[in-house]
Amino acid sequence: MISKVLFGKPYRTDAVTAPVPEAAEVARFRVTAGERALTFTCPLGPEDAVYGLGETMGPVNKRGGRYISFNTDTAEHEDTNPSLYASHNFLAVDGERPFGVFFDTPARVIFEIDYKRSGVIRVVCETGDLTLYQMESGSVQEMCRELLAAVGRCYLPPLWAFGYGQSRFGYATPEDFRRVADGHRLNGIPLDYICMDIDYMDGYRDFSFNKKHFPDIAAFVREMRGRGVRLVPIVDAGIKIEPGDPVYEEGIRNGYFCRNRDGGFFRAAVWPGMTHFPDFLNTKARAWFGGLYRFYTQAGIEGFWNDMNEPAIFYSEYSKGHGAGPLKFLLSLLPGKKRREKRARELLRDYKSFYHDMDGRRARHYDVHNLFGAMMTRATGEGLEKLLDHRYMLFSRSSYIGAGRYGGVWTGDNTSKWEHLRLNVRHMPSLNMCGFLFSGADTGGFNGNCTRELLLRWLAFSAFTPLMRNHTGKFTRAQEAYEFGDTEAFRRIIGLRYRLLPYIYSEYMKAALRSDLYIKPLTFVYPGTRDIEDQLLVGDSLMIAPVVEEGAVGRRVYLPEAMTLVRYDGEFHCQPVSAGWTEVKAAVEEVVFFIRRGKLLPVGKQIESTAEYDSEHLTLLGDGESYELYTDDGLTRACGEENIRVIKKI
Ligand code: MIG
Repeated sequence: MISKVLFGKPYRTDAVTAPVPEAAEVARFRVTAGERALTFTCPLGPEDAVYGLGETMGPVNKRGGRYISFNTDTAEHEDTNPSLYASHNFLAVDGERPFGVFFDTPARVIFEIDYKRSGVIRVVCETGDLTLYQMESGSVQEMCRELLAAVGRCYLPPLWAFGYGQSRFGYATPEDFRRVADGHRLNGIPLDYICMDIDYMDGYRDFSFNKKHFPDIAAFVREMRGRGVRLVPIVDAGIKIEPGDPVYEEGIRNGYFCRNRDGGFFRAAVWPGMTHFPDFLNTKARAWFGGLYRFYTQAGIEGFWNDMNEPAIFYSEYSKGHGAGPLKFLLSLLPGKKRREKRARELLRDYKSFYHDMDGRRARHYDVHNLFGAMMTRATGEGLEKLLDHRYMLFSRSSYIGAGRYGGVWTGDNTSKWEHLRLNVRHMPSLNMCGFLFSGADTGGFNGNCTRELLLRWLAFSAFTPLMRNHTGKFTRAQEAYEFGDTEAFRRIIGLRYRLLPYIYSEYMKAALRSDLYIKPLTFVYPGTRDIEDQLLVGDSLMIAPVVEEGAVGRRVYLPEAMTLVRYDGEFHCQPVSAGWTEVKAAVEEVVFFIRRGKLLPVGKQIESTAEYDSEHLTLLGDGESYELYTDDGLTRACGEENIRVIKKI
């Protein structure tokens, strides 16, 4: 059962699309009003666990932590950091009487969950305007499903988006892209797409290509398709201020940009220099921005990643007036708490100084901040729906609950270190709980230099995440799978992803169509496994136990019941294992995972691109009897239960 309670005059977030009845009162929380804020408090039982919050730091069970929903461009993915790029204000409490709650407000929200052993959940919503959704049902998984059903059908990517993608901040010329495509092809390493980072642009302008490098982008897209690779360009939130430029002029003429208090357009420096931010919270501006993607689709491009949409601001006119500028900005990136804190203060001042026109209702950016990236994703998604007659690929850095209907997310600028592989493992179930099924991290890490061992272990985990993209920064060592000497192990592990596609694609589509999770914690299915957060359930048949420690030759795995252990070393080797703790060997060059009792895993032949995907010639592993296989042409929008058929083991 889901119901809602309204406080004040909530801004429209469109997070929930299903009709939800109003409740007479808040069921679990005591509400106290401050001058502006509302505080919600609820006692926790000593044994209660708390799930949700999507993209945040900390463990999967959020108990004990403090988290702040305030979308932030930050490379500091450490437990001391309360805010990452997204705000996912949903909690599911697992206790004697489980319940769920979604604080639907685009303003800043502080979550203290048995913080400093207070024994309570304390949630401070900085403005009193919000809709509280409450769920009461038998289990935390049910609560998540209720949320996802209320949000509306999850984004459905095309099949090729489930392939392997390569990316790097710094690929600039056609030669760079050819080299990457050939590097994979010549080494037999599968690849479906290459991301284009901001260096493809002309002076970092959205909706432009560097003319010297890409005089005929449609021809280049065709050439790359000939090599079996799709191009996926990045689009940033800010539009360069440049009189004469048609995109800029159109935005100005129609008043589609965010405004200052005095009515002029807000100016902020990002990659292209001074920019205006499209008012994504305005329906007309959204439709305009979405339509601009025609620039790419008419060249044959059908996949995108949206960046800098927290929005990130290097400096603004205001902070520039106070001595900030390109040089000061670069200095602020150097280590140093003082500098960082100063920039953070200026950023708040920036966020408080511009306004949105939410279809007639004026909103100060700061009060609706957490919606900005989500509404950019929505603009793009709705635009691509019109521009294409089939499914598109889209993932965004910033997000809010509801954006999962239009695209996926990646988790931003992590670092090539083992702790961030572990963070990726913790993020995935939490993101799924909040409706972001198509998600993944920068495999191998964005900042810093990756080692062969870390990349192989990371790929072995990412092989199970819907978005499987190797991405790194501009000044790091080469991180492509063919850059670590012997390519055999890379070919094998990325190849495994493709052999698992019949399963990954089926499980994703079924979960999306049925408002379910694709990746979930063990405890959602097996009682008594709450403390085991480094093993996950992937779809209905698999349990994974990724190796996330440097130098490990295997790991301890807990089996809540007897399962089939699968060892992949180029071939699938199956063996039964009994319930309980067991020591499992897993060399860096192989992948070990488990098929649940009574379940099946369909696997395909070795292929090098989703173009070769064959859903007919499958092998069924495991001791189950039948499997629900989802099949379609990988592109059609007509996705439904009719595409699911039961296949049986003979
Ligand atoms: O200020 O486009 O998270 O993936 O490579 C950095 C350059 C801007 C941040 C993204 C990252 C991307 C980078 N971007």
